[in-house]
Amino acid sequence: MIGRSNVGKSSLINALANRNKLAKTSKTPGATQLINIYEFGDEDSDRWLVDLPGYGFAKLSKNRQKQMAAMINDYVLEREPLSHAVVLVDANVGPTTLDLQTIDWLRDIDLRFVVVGTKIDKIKSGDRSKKQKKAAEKLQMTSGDIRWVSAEKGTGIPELRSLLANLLSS
Ligand SMILES: Nc1nc2c(ncn2[C@@H]2O[C@H](COP(=O)(O)OP(=O)(O)OP(=O)(O)O)[C@@H](O)[C@H]2O)c(=O)[nH]1
Ligand SMILES: [Mg+2]
Repeated sequence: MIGRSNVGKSSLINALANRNKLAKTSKTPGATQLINIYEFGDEDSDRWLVDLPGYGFAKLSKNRQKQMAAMINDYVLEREPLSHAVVLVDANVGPTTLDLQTIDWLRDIDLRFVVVGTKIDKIKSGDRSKKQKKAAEKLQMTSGDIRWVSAEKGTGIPELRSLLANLLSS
């Protein structure tokens, strides 16, 4: 799970696991400052979801920000069994410059990725499809390429869970 701080990475892990407090979440960005690894599926399935710290959290010292960015980059670059990145983008805020940079970087290093649009419950249902289309355009994708979810309401979670199970078994 990769994405800017507060986008909902830890909440998504909890929703996928159907547990409230597995991964620590917080209203204040910077909740996750370590790489936390969760088993996905049955015990001994040998498939893992990795909750990375968020990038771009300006309230951390410059030094700490650099340290965390290096930790994320090193993990993604050096973790050989890593099969996919799940890139989280806040559906309500839309893709930020940092989100676009992350996706460009993943393309550069040739790591496969899935884009998840988070917090769709925050968008009024009447505005949803227009906002989704606009966000997708910014990412040079179509709205259908993006998995739209709400960790809070559970929208799109079963579908994403199946998709990840498929990706992790291929
Ligand atoms: N409305 C709404 N809020 C959400 C949703 N997912 C997460 N949030 C809220 O967004 C805030 C940040 O969520 P986290 O899951 O801690 O975000 P994170 O990406 O892990 O943040 P860092 O660990 O700081 O990188 C919390 O207050 C969550 O309750 C969602 O689907 N809907
Ligand atoms: Mg987190």
